[in-house]
Amino acid sequence: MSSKSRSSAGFAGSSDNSSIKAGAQIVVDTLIDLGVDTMFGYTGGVVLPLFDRLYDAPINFIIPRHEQGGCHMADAYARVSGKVGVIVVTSGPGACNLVTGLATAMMDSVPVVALTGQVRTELIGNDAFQEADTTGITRPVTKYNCIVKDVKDLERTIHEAFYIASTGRPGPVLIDIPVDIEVAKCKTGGPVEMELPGYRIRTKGHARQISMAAKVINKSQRPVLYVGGGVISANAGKELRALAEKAHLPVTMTLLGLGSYDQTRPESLDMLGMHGSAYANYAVQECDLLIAVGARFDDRVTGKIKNFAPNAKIVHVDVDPASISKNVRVDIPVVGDAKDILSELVKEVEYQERKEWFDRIAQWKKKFPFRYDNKTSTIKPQYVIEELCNQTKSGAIITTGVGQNQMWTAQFYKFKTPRQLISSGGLGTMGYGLPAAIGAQVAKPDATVVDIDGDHSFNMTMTELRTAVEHNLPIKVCILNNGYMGMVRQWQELFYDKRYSKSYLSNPEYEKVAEALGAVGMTVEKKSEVKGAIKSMLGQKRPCVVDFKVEREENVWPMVPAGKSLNEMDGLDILESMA
Ligand SMILES: Cc1ncc(C[n+]2csc(CCOP(=O)(O)OP(=O)(O)O)c2C)c(N)n1
Ligand SMILES: [Mg+2]
Repeated sequence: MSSKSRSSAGFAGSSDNSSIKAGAQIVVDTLIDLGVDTMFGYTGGVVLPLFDRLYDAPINFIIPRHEQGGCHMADAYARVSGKVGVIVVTSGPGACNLVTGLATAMMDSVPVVALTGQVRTELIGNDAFQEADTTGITRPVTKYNCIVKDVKDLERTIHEAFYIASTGRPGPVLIDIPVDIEVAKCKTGGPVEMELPGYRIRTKGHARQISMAAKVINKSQRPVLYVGGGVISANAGKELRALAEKAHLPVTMTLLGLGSYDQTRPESLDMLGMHGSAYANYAVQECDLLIAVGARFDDRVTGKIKNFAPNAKIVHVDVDPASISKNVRVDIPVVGDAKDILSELVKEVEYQERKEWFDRIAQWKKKFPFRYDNKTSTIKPQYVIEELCNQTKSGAIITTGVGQNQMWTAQFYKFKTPRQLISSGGLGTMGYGLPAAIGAQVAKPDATVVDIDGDHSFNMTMTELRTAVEHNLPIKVCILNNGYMGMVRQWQELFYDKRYSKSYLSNPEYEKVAEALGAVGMTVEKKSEVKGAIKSMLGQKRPCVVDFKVEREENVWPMVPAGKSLNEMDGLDILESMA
């Protein structure tokens, strides 16, 4: 495609671009033109010209303690704000440290633009100091990447990067910029022409496909809406609600879809999949129509693929044609933007009471709600989350680590709005929670942002606490400290005969770590102190870490063991016995 515009991706701009400029200045001016007012980054030799131009640029610049953390911050900033997250780092080690962050954004379809410095063009391929093949290394973890070898291409390439990152199925884009390009000069100021042959985005859904989908919805006796993160990135929450209410459809969400539909509403079946609700999993297995929207039928959702939704016709609404029939055969595909398609679909659907179906779902809900045994004297991790949900009135932005902490958050915090749960779903990156909380707080300075973390997830990136302190970001961290890599321990308990091989390691005293880094630290060992500690944490104006010493060997239930069908859940007897 080709387009002429100074604000090609719909970003407003105001800087003066009509003169001869060095590459570094072109980068900064183009970012400002594209509406960037916040970015994350870490310096180094080959980005010095660029950082010099950033010295007095009107951009809020956050320096992480590690480039991985910076990339997670940019990613969470994007998830919360709906804008593109921007990170700039040096060559070699700086660029290599981005890989986990880029892969995290790629798997969860998050729009991030990464700018990496590179050694001088003439040194590329010479094993120069701090040289790495950044485009080679990051190709599989970016939606698109390239190296700029002529300063004349710089402005256009940055426009293209923002356009590619934020349109269609969003994702990370990386531009590698050799240091000589940062200092080379060229004339700027003309219209920016994007050259993107082969990059086509379908936004409008096919009218006939939409009508076919509406017809099967109207005829269906036992429908389920299965919603993923795509609805949130398409800003289609309102349209989703209109569809579910007008056609009267139960709604289940993936981990990344949580918040797209208000979980306190009666149509919500909460999360489905490996640690999803029994009522969502049973409903999917028994439905006659599954309407998937912005979801990709990931294996944690489908369980044994051959037995997934065995009686259902499948409608799949997705912006990415490559997702259609990738894992599960789809009967009615509708490719395009979820917001557009859902608003068209709403016009053609009719209300059906479906009393029998809703009664059946209500029975499952009554029999198998998410439960835990709170009669013990120890602190149950689920209790901490439930109490946090109560005290924040379901209104906080929550980030998570990976493991049990993440699954309990999905089960026990009731999300009401999109962009409220910020979690690494696809890659499952331990260490995401703290930097993500920082990115989220930067995006929404007035929001209450809480990282519900695992002890070992927190250990991976905890130095970023200092970044929060430095920028006066009042994030809160609840460490559900079970002393274990709890999810690994759970699998070892269930499938490896309780041989807890290498899933325990010692932890520091988090209260002291927090204080040493300039934050508020607290330790909670008694159940009776949980409520008060959460209240005090929520009142803090400084970053605050609360170390909850929780029950060490608690498990996440229900659980669909790997390779089993969604209706073959373990732990239902345990949940029933707690009634
Ligand atoms: C970077 C990374 N390394 C390893 C894993 C594999 N893994 C998944 S969950 C988990 C344990 C997490 O422990 P913790 O953060 O304490 O959370 P808990 O399950 O105890 O709540 C591990 C090692 C991962 N997801 N990410
Ligand atoms: Mg743990």
